[in-house]
Amino acid sequence: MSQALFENTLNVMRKKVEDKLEQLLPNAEGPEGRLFQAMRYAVFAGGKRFRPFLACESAKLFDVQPDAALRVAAAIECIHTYSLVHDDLPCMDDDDLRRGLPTVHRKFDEATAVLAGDALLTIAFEILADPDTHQDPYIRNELTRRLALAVGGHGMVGGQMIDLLSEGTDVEIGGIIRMQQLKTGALIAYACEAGAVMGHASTEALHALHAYAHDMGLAFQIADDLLDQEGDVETLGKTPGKDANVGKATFVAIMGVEKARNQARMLADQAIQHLDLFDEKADLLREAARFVINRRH
Ligand code: GRG
Repeated sequence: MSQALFENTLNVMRKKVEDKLEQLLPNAEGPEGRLFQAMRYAVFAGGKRFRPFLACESAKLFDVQPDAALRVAAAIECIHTYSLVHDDLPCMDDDDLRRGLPTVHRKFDEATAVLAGDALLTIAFEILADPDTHQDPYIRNELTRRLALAVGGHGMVGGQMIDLLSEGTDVEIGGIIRMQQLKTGALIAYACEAGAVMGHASTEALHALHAYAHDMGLAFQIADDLLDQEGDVETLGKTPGKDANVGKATFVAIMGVEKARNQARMLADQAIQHLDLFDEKADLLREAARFVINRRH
């Protein structure tokens, strides 16, 4: 499959996820309307919806009902968007541009951006706990528990803490890998595993998807570091070069561009091999691993 064809497929899924988000996010009405307006601004500013794509494609492997998978996909995108909104705040990365638009604290104000992030985080759990997501309370609990683990102190938020502390310090490659696995990898892994949880997958299948997500998540982050170094503001929709400017520990800073590119390729190939136990139903996940290292934004 060509890159262009894959991007078309990603766009079709993007539209379905956005329709679901449209249904699930509160309308910008009432006394707290400004909060909902900011949440919607952040969510509908754009974005590849790559994590929702992974969730829906993984769910297809186990014949999960598409609407249920879309609800989980929407919850994941709410979490991802919250992380971007908070990451852009002046107390963190202090960014003015995200997804090609002014960041939420620039468009609204800082307090509204904090609250919009908080409410996006919370609504994700509301969606997962809703019986419409799965009729089996055990599965709903497992989806919720695993998401909490993936994005809390031992996952994404912990990774962000380590990242902030690492600015201007010398970090070894092992430290960067661990930090990225928590900060970026844990939510990507959740996206790949949630469908397996919903579809009562075997332990073997769950492990295969975990291994796929592990390697693909690292490849995704290395590609992100390369784009941060080489991309331009128009294509990226955010300010490039910020990581290097604040002395952040990145794969590119440690390995150099060429080695980082080769490492990303090797990880993408390895990710694809982990899918060997699945038939052609996993072809789009295989393409996704190629997409992460070839993407332009
Ligand atoms: C909890 C504040 C807080 C932060 C958590 C995930 C994260 C840490 C911060 C987000 C900032 C960032 C640059 C993270 C690296 C992961 C990454 C590459 C994010 C961008 O994801 P894409 O490329 O973005 O999927 P779109 O806009 O396409 O959704």
